[in-house]
Amino acid sequence: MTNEPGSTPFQVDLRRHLREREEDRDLTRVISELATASRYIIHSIRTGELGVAGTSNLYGESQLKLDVLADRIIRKRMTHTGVIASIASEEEAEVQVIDPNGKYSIAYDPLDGSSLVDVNLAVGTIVGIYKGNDVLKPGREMVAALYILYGPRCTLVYSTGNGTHEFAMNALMEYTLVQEDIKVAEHGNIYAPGGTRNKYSPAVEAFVSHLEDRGSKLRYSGGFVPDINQVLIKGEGVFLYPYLSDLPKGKLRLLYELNPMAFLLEQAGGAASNGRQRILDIVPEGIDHREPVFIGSKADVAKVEDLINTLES
Ligand code: AFP
Repeated sequence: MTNEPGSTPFQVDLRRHLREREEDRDLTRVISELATASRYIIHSIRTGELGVAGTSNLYGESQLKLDVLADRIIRKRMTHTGVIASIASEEEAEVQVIDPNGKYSIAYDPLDGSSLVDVNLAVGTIVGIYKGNDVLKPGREMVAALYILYGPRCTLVYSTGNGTHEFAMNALMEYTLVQEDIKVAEHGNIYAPGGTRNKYSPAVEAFVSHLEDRGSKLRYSGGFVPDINQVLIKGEGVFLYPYLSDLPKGKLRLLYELNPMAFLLEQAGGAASNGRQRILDIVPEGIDHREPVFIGSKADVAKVEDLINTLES
């Protein structure tokens, strides 16, 4: 069941898509409330003030007002569901308990790449959803993941473990199905290299040279959500934010960024690794756990794992 972009034989909206797949009603409620939150967030992005909120998050990064606002919007909508046990936000120093008997918990980055808003580049919300009240467990135990991309179009991509599906926000601010069961090819012709190349290890440098020699094109915006979205929707390629000489664990956070994207890409037939281990198998050491990441086309990820294993074991 696919709507070609622009065609309107019938508009399958997000709630109907979840219902027709007989997803748990409470999980449907959480995903639907996140979709509702995105309406307020996209409105704030397009009309809100920019500038520093005067507070800072766990990592010492000054929080833009939009970061704080997006966090507050999501927190309010999640509390409104009545089924959330706890929420872990990248913008907060610790996990917040909402209802110890809640059915689901979420780990999220309310506005990843927020520093890109003032140069008018795309940003996004990333969410991982867990059963029960504990988010400090391997990502393979998530029951769902989604991201919302605030770009020229506002799109939402989700998976509950039965494929990865894309929706676009229409003029009524409802999400309608664009494509379902997205697939990523074994190899890709685009790559998104994060960090600074002069700090890459020999194996990572060899991997990027391999991609360039193969004719792969560099596609990097500095926003994790749009850069991953490009690999997913183009159905090919690899994103890497590797370990660097001065960042041995890389930059991206396991709970808020890597686990949800790894879940979505694996559901699309891709792979996600820290170079030695499947991202979704990593046991979090804490809510601010960071990991290097290589994510996208399965054979490309296997290639860099092989280079690391050969050159750096
Ligand atoms: P911010 O959320 O601090 O803007 O960082 C965005 C991000 O975590 C992720 O979205 C990008 O993939 C990555 O940083 C880009 O990092 P570099 O600017 O070091 O390439």
